[in-house]
Amino acid sequence: MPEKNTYPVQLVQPDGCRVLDKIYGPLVADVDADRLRALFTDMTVARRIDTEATALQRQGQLGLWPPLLGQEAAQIGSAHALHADDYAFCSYREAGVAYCRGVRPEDMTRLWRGNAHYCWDADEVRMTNPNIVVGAQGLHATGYAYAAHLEGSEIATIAYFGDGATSQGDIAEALGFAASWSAPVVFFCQNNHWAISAPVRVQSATPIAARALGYGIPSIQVDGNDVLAVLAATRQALIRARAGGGPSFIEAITYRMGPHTTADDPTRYRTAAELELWQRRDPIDRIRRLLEREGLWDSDFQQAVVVRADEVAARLRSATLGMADPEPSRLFDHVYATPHPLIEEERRAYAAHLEGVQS
Ligand SMILES: Cc1ncc(C[n+]2csc(CCOP(=O)(O)OP(=O)(O)O)c2C)c(N)n1
Repeated sequence: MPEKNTYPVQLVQPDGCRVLDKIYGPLVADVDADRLRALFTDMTVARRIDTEATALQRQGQLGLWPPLLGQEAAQIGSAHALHADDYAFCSYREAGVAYCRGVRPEDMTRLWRGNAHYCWDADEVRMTNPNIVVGAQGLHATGYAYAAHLEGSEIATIAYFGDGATSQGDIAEALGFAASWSAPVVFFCQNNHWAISAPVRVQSATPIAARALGYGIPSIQVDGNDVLAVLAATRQALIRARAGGGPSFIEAITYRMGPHTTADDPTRYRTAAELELWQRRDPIDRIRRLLEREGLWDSDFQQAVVVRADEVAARLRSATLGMADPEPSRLFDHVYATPHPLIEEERRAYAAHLEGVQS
């Protein structure tokens, strides 16, 4: 087993060979055959959810979908590190995390179909709904974490965001506040190399992980296509947070293999050679090679994973197609927690408009 103590943290090479890392290896020493297979299964299901939702958008059944293709290890590895009572604050791309948190496939597309302002009940699964405002979830995660800290509850929060979001004021403010007030939050940046068409090299003059160090926040880079390395790094950060050690920052280096959203054409701004390079580092291929090397792969397991992924995709599809159209005035619900005169005025005006259209 090759030994490695340099960054980014890596526990499994692209060929499926394990790497000996005396710091991060012990953090996943309990990962047995069943857990390794569960990681593979969840990554495959996440990809299947993504493929199905992308197809539904292409068929005109969703307004938009932000694909996660290529980011399965970053999402599933980090989600497996969370405890049930931790709270995840996400961007728009974390369908894989949502699946691990227990979001039903039936609930995953509601917002993207324009059927409601939300997809799922956030408090039920302790994960927020898809958030389009880039970086805002960093503040939400920090505020929630700080409140938990004040109440003395031993939970942590995790904020998922992209490399582009690290240039947002919201993330800068969240880092500053979390560091000063020891908020138990893990900043989990999926550096997928692109913020729509802006490459990460123009986003930051330093490695993304170095940005957190300036705030006094412990920060590491991890191979984001290595599910075990991501699991280890996230566990370490969550343990620190829950124990009162304050925030941490993780830069998971990965790649968005698909478009930014279904409205994007990445061939306009990146080369086929770059994509091919990352396709060779496919995170699902890597854990499959590990399973094969360790004698944990057989056709029965493979078949069971396909059946599970197909079942989830079928549930997602039929629920999407079966969603009843909402009553139009619901558009104005939940804008504020309490009634607001301007919203009520807009609600009445819209109702009058619809009446005029219909008569
Ligand atoms: C506050 C704000 N500014 C700009 C946008 C437009 N926008 C949507 S996604 C995006 C890029 C985000 O890139 P990154 O943070 O790297 O995440 P990724 O999409 O790669 O997961 C931008 C600029 C937005 N939604 N919100």
